[in-house]
Order: sequence, then structure tokens, then C-alpha cells
Amino acid sequence: MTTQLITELPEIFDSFAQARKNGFLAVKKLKDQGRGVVGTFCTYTPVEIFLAAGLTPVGLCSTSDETIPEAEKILPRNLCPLIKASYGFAAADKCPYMHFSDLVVGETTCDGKKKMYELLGRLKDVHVMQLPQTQTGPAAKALWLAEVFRLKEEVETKFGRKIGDDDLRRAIKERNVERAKHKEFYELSVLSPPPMTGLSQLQFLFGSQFKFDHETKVAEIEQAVAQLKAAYERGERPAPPSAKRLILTGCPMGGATEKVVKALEDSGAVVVAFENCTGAKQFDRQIPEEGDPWTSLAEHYLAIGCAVMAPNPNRLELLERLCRQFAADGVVEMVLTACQPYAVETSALRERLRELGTPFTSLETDYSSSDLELLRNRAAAFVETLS
Ligand code: BJ8
Repeated sequence: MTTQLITELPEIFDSFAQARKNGFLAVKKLKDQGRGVVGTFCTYTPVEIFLAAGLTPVGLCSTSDETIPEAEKILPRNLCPLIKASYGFAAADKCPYMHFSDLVVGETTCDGKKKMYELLGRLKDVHVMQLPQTQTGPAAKALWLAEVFRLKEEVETKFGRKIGDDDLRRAIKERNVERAKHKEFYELSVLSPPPMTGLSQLQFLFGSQFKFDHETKVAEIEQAVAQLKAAYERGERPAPPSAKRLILTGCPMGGATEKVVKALEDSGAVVVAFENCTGAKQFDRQIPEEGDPWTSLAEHYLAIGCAVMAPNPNRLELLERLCRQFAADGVVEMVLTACQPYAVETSALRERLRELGTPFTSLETDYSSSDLELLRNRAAAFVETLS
């Protein structure tokens, strides 16, 4: 078999890359059919509760700087761009997903987000879950379980539907299938060289949250996996065998922050996995399908390894596992400007990766294009050190 470098990907990838844009119409259609829509901001949100009630959850985190000037009329400038953009799109009524959300659910993750929700509450119906700041100990677990039940009650009251244990079990099963399919998809990049670039993987995973029909989504992911495998068999390679293999960690990515992946891949590396909320952090684990579904749901979500938790051992555990599984040559962290949880955690991450002998760099950025040159230079300098 001869191998050839290719840049074309199977067509199904376009459908995922365009999903955010195309999903606007899909959500409008669902609304016209009388289906309730719940907007969410964070991976801690137990979306199975909405699915169990026959509602459609949709991600509201904004990834462009378009409405940041609007947000800065109210919010401070030195705030994380994700928070400013998310609020800005609501204030300017420019995000159809926000517009169509009957309820918006947030969690007390970082300080900026939880204070922003107070302001957002003037524009939308907002429910805030009190997320504990630690994952250990019975008090944290009891608080989160109580918050899961409080969300259940809010949804039941707002939408006039009771959520039974079996409804939740069905939703857990459905989401577990989606998690497993996403995982199977991104684990294809264990291959060396990988069958897709990091940019394609990111666009696919990011876009997938805007596909709302479970069966169609699962079928399309299966199709993508099959097509990637077939292309690989034919010898098609989107990255050369010499490309250094990187794992991305840190704040959630997508939209404007694709620039980080582009800078790294233009420097001759290839991103093989995303540890962050756009990737493995969301899909790595399954929710147990036996036992009390409410407890399983609460325990699953509380264990997410985000820097808002102190301590936060689960992020390191997942990252180390991915480094081994994907045979990483290095780890790159993306920290959004003014994100204190991730910026403070950087030193612990650096220390641990130094112990493991894994090269590491942390890149700070925002949603603007003003640092493109700087990112290119820093990416090229890091990739150079891996040679
Ligand atoms: S589970 S990563 S989605 S909190 S980048 S708004 S932390 S200042 S996005 Fe996140 Fe949930 Fe954690 Fe994931 Fe604050 Fe940092 Fe901004 Fe952040």
C-alpha cells in the first residue's frame, strides 16, 4: 500500500463543521413543533434531566468576539472572553440558540460566570446550580445531589412534565451511546500518523453539540468513523509520520480559538487529542446504568476534572492517560485571558508533566485575531523544541 498526504476529508465532516450554523433552523423547527429548549454553558450541566423531560439542550458558550464590545458596556474588560461573548450575544440578541432557549441553566463554576448569570437573569429565565468547589467528602456530594433534584423540580414546574426514574435511565443510556461513539471517533487518532488533523477533530466535536436528533447523530458519527478508516486503509494521510503529536488541554475550544490549533499544525505538529471540555473531558467516562439513576448522574458530573475544583486531581489523571494512549510528544495548554482557575493551575500541570518528562507549554489567548503572529511564533518555537 502506498501512502499519500491528503487534505480532503470525507463529506460528513462538512456537516459537522457547519452544524452550529445549520442548527439554527433545526432549533427553530423544534420550537415551532412546541418542543422546549434549554440553553447550557458548562460540562457540569446534567443534560440527561432535559432529555428525560423531552426537551432539547443546546450549548450557549460563545466562541467569537463579535459581541464583546456590547458586553463591555456592562462587564469589565479584563474578564474572560467566553463570559463576555456569552453575555454579549444575549444582550445583543444575536444568538438564535439563546433567543430560543426557554430556560438557561448555569453553575457556580468560576466567579466571573456566576456573577454574569445574575445579569443574564434580567434578560432570560436563568436557573443556577450551586456547584461545590471540591469533589471530595460527603458534604460536596450531598450538595450536588440536592442541586440535581432542585434542577429536576425546576424543569418539572417550568415545563409541566414529571420526570420518572425510567425517563432518566433512558436518557442516561442515550447519552452514554453518544459518549461512546464520540470516544471511538477521537480515539482513531491513536493511529500514527493520525487519520485526521486536530483542526478537523475539533470542528467535528464542536459541531456535534449542534446536532439535535440522537439517532441521526449516532449514525453520522458511525459514518465518519467508517469513512476515516476506509481512507486510512487506502493510504490517505492528512499529516506526515514525522509530525509531532500534541495533546491540547485547558479552557474549552472552538470557533475563534481554532487559531491555536492552526498555529500548532502550521508549525508541523498534529493535535491528536483534546483533553478539554470540547473533547475527552466530556466523552471519556460512562454513567453507570445500574443502581439509582439520580445518584449515578450526580456522581458522574461532579467528578469532571475542571480547574474550578480544588483540588483537581481528575484533570491530571485524564491528561496523563491520554498522553500514554496517544503517545504524545508534548502537551499544549490554552488558557483564555483572565481565566484564573486555569491560569493558576498551570504551574501544577507544568510540574507534573516535567516529572513525566513530557514537554509542555501554556498559551494565553482571547477571541480576537490580534495575537495571531505571537501565537504562530510561540507555537513554532515549542514545536521546534520537540525535534
Ligand atoms: S467544566 S472548563 S465548561 S467551567 S474559561 S468561563 S473557567 S474564566 S469555561 Fe468551563 Fe465548565 Fe470547567 Fe468545562 Fe471561567 Fe475560565 Fe472563562 Fe471558563
